[in-house]
Amino acid sequence: MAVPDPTLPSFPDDFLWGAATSAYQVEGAVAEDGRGRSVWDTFCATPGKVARGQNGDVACDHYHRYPEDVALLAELGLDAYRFSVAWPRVQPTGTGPANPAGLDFYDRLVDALLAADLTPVATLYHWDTPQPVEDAGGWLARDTAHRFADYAALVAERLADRVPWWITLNEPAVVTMLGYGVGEHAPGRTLLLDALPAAHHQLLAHGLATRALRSAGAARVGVANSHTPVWPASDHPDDVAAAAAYADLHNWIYGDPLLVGAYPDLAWLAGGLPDDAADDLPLIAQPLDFYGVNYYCPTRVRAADPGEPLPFAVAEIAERPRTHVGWPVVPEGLREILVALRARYREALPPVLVTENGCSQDDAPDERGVVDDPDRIDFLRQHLVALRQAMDDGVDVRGYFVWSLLDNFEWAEGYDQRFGLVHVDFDTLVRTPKASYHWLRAALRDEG
Ligand code: GBH
Repeated sequence: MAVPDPTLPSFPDDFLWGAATSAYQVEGAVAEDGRGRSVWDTFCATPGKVARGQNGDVACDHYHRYPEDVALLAELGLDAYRFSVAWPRVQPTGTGPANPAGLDFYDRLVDALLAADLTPVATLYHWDTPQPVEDAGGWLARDTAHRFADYAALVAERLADRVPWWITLNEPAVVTMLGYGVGEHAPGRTLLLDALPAAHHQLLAHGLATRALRSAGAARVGVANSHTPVWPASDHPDDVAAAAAYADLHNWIYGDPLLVGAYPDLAWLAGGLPDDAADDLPLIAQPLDFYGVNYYCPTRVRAADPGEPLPFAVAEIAERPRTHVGWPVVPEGLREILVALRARYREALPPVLVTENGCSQDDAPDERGVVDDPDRIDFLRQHLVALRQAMDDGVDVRGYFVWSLLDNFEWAEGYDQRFGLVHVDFDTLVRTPKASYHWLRAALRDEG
């Protein structure tokens, strides 16, 4: 059994320790209680899009097994659970009155969390746009932002009395780039840089939803952005310029409007954002109670070769160990991006929550039924050391959420990429806490 880890730094008493999941990745039950279809149902049913043709129809069956999962969270000794609400459960066609049976699920989940002394952190959008909303243009259509605000109001009216932390959007950068830019995620559009209106409309959706959440009495409102340090592949000015363009596209076209009410100067990009985008900036830049940062790894970027579709290309970070999905393990990148955010935004950066960090490994139970995942323990330990260093550097970080509580449906990768602290057998749905779960539990007890 795990023992307290003397190599871990200590954190403030009120630091919020949590684990995260998202609706489509864990819930299953896609046809129950009136849930409508989402872009991910459609994408998964499109041949060639998801590894092995897998989908979230059953996933972890969290929709039915949430009491067991809440017990696992409580036993782990965490303070908080970050989950997402599925828009197509609440509004099966993306508009109109709430589907009460859909909201009931989140009501039960929230009550179970509170009964176990766990703080609910609700994300309103983790990529599962109702299919009819997509058919009307999805994030390319300005109207989607208004549809989203209506949905946000319905959820908040039901849950804001018990959910203290609200996240509007998860990783709009990934939705824009992978969903609308290169088509690796739903809805599978390949618009390259013409995808940028999807960025602006998500930001507008955030602004409108923030207003709706606050009028429904939500206590704390924030957003969860994917952030990555961007490393030029060389000192050559072309590589440096390519890296700056990539950083704009991944980091700053989200962070800047949200936190300082301006878009970065996209001099490298002709056209791009909607013409009247500037008019929306005051709404987008409403003060936030916290800023969520999802960190996995840095990105090395080089100038594109002739004939490549974008002005930059991603180069390998080959000198580092990699996780099962192939991403380099760079713990100090977490410190680097947090310090960069603080340097860029200064007093305009609200308190930060690390809303996702974790790694995929090829975990399986051995003949004794034990899931030994030493690489995940090392990964988490090293990232917590880097996080503590960022705090010592002056970044006001208030919490840390492991991605993920459970092995789950890893989008286009299907079920082969296991990010969980808890192993899930996707045939039997049996949950088995991994060694990393036992390690974290002991560490949290030691912290008190
Ligand atoms: C998050 O996205 C999601 O919020 C979550 O749903 C998901 O399950 C989890 O992370 C794990 O994937 O190929 O080396 O250039 C992660 C966003 C964007 C982070 C792509 C890593 C590529 C690294 N990811 N990025 S690399």
